[in-house]
Amino acid sequence: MSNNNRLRIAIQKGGRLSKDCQELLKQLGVKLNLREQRLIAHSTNMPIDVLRVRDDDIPGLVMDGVCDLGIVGENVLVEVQAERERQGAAFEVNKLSKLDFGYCRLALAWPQELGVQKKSWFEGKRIATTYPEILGQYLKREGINASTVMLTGSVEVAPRAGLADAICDLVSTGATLEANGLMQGDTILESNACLIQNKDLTDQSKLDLINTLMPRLRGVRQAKE
Ligand code: PRT
Ligand code: ZN
Repeated sequence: MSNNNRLRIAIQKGGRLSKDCQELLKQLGVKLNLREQRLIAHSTNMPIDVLRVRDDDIPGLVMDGVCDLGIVGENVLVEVQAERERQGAAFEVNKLSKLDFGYCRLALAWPQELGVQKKSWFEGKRIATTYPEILGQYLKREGINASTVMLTGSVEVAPRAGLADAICDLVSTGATLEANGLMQGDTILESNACLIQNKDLTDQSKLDLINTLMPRLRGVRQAKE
């Protein structure tokens, strides 16, 4: 790990949020030397190191103080928070800002040929998802007894493959559901990328740097409105 006095920001290495994260850092004036295979990119003009990791690891890195800041989808943040809270691990973060990218919703879906269904249809059914904690909380809230099947990918093929009756997955355009003959039901969570901070950060030089970046972030967001 590099010098401890440098602000450490975790972003997604490769995936849907990567480009927007890099663009945002650029708009904030953070110059980076991004070489494709490197885990850490050092800023050339500010005391900042950017760690490029899988999005699933970002909340934990910030919660455990390995990184000071992180950019992650609220879907991943909420899921990891629920999992860690249940396990008795640190799960709180300071949410500094919602960001204007990564929008999607976590929604229920089932085979189109079954037509419109009420919530009670889910009773006793099996639902495939990558978000068992968020789904479990929803089912509890709604008083539905259904089981969850954890899948980290290809969730949308689970009903056709006979692995589940329904799914709970991220949707943005709806094209994936449509292509797999699935009908969209209730939205369980709406999500955007967000900027999070370790809640125990006390290093004054890092806090000062964050305080210079935040008005710039507000400026970038206002310019987009
Ligand atoms: O490798 P790593 O673990 O870092 O990446 P990943 O594969 O887990 O995540 P990635 O890159 O797919 O997504 C990163 C984040 O982008 C998610 O956690 C969300 O916060 C956000 N995001 C926004 C989305 C989508 N939109 C999205 N559409 N994440 C996934 N999808 C998938 C969805 O799972 C489904 O397969 O896209 C498909 C649906 O898209 P539509 O447009 O067909 O509806
Ligand atoms: Zn992931």
